[in-house]
Amino acid sequence: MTAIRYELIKKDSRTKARVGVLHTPHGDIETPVFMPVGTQATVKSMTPEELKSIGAKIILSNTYHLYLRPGHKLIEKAGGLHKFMNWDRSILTDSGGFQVFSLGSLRKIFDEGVEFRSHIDGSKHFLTPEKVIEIQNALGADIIMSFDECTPYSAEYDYVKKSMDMTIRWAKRGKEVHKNTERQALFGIVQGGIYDDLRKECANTLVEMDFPGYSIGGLSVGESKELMYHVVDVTTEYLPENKPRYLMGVGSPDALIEGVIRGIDMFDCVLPTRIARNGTVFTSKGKLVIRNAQYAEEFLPLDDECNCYTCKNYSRAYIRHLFKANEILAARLATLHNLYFLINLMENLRYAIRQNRLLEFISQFYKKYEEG
Ligand code: PRF
Ligand code: ZN
Repeated sequence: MTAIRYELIKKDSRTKARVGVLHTPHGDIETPVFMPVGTQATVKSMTPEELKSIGAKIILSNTYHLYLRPGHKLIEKAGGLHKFMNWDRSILTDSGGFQVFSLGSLRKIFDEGVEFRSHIDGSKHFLTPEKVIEIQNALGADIIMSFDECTPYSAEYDYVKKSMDMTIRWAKRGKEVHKNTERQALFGIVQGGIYDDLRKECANTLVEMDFPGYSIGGLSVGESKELMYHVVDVTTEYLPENKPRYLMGVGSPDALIEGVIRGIDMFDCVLPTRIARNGTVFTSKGKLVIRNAQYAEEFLPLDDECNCYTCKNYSRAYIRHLFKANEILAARLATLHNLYFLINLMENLRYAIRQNRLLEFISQFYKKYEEG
């Protein structure tokens, strides 16, 4: 048996969208779902209780960061990541395939693995597809990722082809050493850049290897939105209907919507939490920079259509004051609101799919979101 089971509940009749339930060892998750990012075993500024209060069912954490600090052995000693961070719902860990490759000059790629220097203290490390599984086994997340190379947008066809072949070999090597399949589901990651034939080849090869779920990597790396949506469209064509599909590192409201109608079930992104800390919030009428002077005397909520704790209790004027005064509560209130906004959007999309009115919901959403 596998750790997770994807139950397809309903397919939309006019798009590739679908509603499902992901059954995991730490509970059931309705999909499509947005996963808040907790890179260092914390969703920045939020307690697990707060995350639960806004309906988060699964969060993401990072192998690369936790391996370097505090170390996966320490987390294993603590009883695993769930216990260490006091989060008893589901966790997904990314393999580090993206973080390591983002290091630029600090890393060197071999077929065996990747040599890199820590961004924290400059110490030298070597990660292999096997080691990355060993680390993720120690962390104990419900869903774990194969080691992959996220190719840059600028990469030429020949480079992307070679890199994709290596990502496939790495997926195979990781799968061979992953023994804890009853408690942890290992996903394969589809790479192949912006090349349709490579995406097709990578998806087909990984599907043949029979993973319990598939991620789409290598996107949101500087390409246009249209190109990203095209690659998602092409890739989902080759993924099986009975397994979850995860679009990595994508989380703006419009990209969530466009991913959902192309058959994506899972998303993650630092965007909502990161922009919240800089004072930018999503609202039903578009993004708003709360630091701006125009909000100084607005005694209204961030979004008058939002039911989150922040919007129920605090005004734009107050939150702007907190940001101007560099108060910690500013980041907390804005983060809570932005995460609620995306989690609520996903809930609305699932409801619309069930009600056969997805496209109507989406055009209503865009009309308000884009016209302010
Ligand atoms: N690979 C992995 N993690 C990722 C990505 C990827 O390609 C992306 C794509 N931008 C985000 N996170 N392992
Ligand atoms: Zn709100």
